[in-house]
Amino acid sequence: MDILDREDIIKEVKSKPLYAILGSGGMGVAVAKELDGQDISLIFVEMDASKAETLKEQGFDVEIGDISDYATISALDVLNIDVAFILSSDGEANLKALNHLKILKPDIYTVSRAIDQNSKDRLEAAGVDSTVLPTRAAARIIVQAVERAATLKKAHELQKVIKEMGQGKLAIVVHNNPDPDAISGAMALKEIAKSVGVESEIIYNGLIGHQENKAFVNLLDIDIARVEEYNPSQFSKLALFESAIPGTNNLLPPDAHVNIVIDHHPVGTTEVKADFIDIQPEIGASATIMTSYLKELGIKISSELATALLYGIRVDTQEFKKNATQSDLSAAAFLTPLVDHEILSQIETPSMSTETLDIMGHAIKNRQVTGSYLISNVGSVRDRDALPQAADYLLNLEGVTTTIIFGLTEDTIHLSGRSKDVRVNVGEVMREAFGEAYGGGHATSAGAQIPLGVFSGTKDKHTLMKLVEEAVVKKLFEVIGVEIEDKEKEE
Ligand SMILES: [Mn+2]
Repeated sequence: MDILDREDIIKEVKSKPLYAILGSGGMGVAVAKELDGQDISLIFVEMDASKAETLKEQGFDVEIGDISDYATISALDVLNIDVAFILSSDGEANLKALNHLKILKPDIYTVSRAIDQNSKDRLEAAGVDSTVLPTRAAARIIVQAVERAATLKKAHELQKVIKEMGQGKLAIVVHNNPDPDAISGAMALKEIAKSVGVESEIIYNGLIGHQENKAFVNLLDIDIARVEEYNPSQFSKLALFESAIPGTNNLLPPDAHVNIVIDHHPVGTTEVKADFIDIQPEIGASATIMTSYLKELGIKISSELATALLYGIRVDTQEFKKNATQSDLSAAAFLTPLVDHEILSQIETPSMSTETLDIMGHAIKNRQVTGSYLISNVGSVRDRDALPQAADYLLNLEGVTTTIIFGLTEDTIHLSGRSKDVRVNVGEVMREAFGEAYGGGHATSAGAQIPLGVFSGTKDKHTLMKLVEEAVVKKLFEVIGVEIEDKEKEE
């Protein structure tokens, strides 16, 4: 044995990692319990004979000795120890044990209990890998517990408001052109309503535009109704989700009485009125707020709901690159094991139909670019969802900051606009050009649907398209302050 290199023997016999807990005490036992179930070997070093006996009775390997004695440490198979937890309540003894260990195995991984800041500093100077100040750790856990208790209290309040609104269904109205964050969060609210025996429906106005968002709704089989199917008299309760003011970017009239408002957008100085309000502008996604509610209420989350919520958080935080807080990351970590990853990847890479591809082709071919504004008329379409995709895609063109794509279905002219120019509000352009009844949307993304009946008297569809094009172009340049005359001179 003497002639063999000891390291080689260790490599041969060693099967699982060996952890040592030096100076067991209450904390040592607690750490051992935390490690229970992991595939490791564990050895205790305990000075107190009766404590050692108790540990042995519990089935642990125990060496009896004082951890501040070099003899105790050197009697251990130190070279074989991967991690040493030095946890006695005696700071000096911990420091000595650390020094002994380092002499015997300089690269041993050590975690030590510190008694105070001075003891922490000295342990660190002696090369400890990690220290724990129990009072500080306990304080952190207490603060976390308080935060969780506050979320649970809020979640109970929400349940109470839903339950107390009397008989009937809850209408969950999401903002116009709802995105995955709004839809998934509304689904979570639906589950919370269900947990107190209240039925609900999710209602939206506008478009569910992107191919990804369409895939999201289809693949997860999401039940969401359009405004046309909304009959307010069927509902006795009203929740506004991801939107805070009735009539502002949602289908409600401005005087609607809302019971519940949940949002993560700042509302400025506007007064929000509701029985229950949870607006957290610092959070990256509404789906995060709802995930904490579900988690604290202990409501079972289906894989569809988990997938929807995680997708909502990822889209809103742009894959955690934008506005992602610790809460968003925790919610994502909580949801990940519940997610259907196959569906998630299908949502993220939806297949493009041949018609969409054709429309993209027409949009590219027929584009008219004036300065940084691109307008394209793609003619007849069956799948109007291809229009926002084309509008998005052409926004990538060099020098282009605003795109407007037109298409014609059987009886309606559809427009889709996108802008990354801060001076242009395409939602306003659409509203001003066609009125609230036909046009709407956000500053960066908007659309309009004009029934051909509006242009009655003109039979030829191409003439109609030309008229619409002129109206939009005129309005667009009016809004952005470009003289059309100048533009025409240039052409
Ligand atoms: Mn959002």
